[in-house]
Amino acid sequence: MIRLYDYWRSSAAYRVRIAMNLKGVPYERSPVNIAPGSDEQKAGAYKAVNPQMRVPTIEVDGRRAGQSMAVLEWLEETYPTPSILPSDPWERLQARSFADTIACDIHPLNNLSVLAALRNEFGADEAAVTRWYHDWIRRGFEALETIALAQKTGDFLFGDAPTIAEIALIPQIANARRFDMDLSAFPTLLALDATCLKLEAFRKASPEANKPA
Ligand SMILES: N[C@@H](CCC(=O)N[C@@H](CS)C(=O)NCC(=O)O)C(=O)O
Repeated sequence: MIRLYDYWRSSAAYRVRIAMNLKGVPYERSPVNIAPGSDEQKAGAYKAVNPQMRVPTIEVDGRRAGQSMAVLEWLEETYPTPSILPSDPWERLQARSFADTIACDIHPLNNLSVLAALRNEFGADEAAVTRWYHDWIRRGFEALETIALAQKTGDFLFGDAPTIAEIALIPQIANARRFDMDLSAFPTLLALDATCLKLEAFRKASPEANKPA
């Protein structure tokens, strides 16, 4: 059984939950409360699990690894069916490129510890933090909207099944909504979101479905 150390609101953990659900891989959650004030990710017990003090981490047969995109690749290699990558190598590149725009160029700049540094070390007020947050999503989403419009070949970006592109996109849209961002300039991304959220694998992985009682 795979153990997933996660937090209900973490979009990086949301990616891993979606992929496990799509592939029908059973897992047990060990929630880590990373909310400011709780900061369980920084406590010794979790630091021993993941020295980077971030979620998600997976634990399999006593071995542990973090980094959601690397975990998605491991899941794909270990449980190849159903695949979360297109079959054509060029489309695989495109799907990874789409996902990395989010995982490498948007999400890291809006992480909890970055926002805390803006507030505590650079004197940013909440309006400035929100402006920062929206701005990095807008820059990435403007590019992704153009790419998605040209790329979308069916209900999803690569035909009739979601790939790592949607697995990265839907949690990032959830983050944008959480920070009250106007997403009306990104109709193709919103259409993908609506399509994915019809699937149980996405709905069961969502923050709302994993919120502590
Ligand atoms: N690149 C990492 C990012 C992990 C990450 O930043 N997780 C956030 C939650 S979405 C976190 O644990 N933040 C805790 C902190 O910043 O202290 C991944 O994809 O797994």
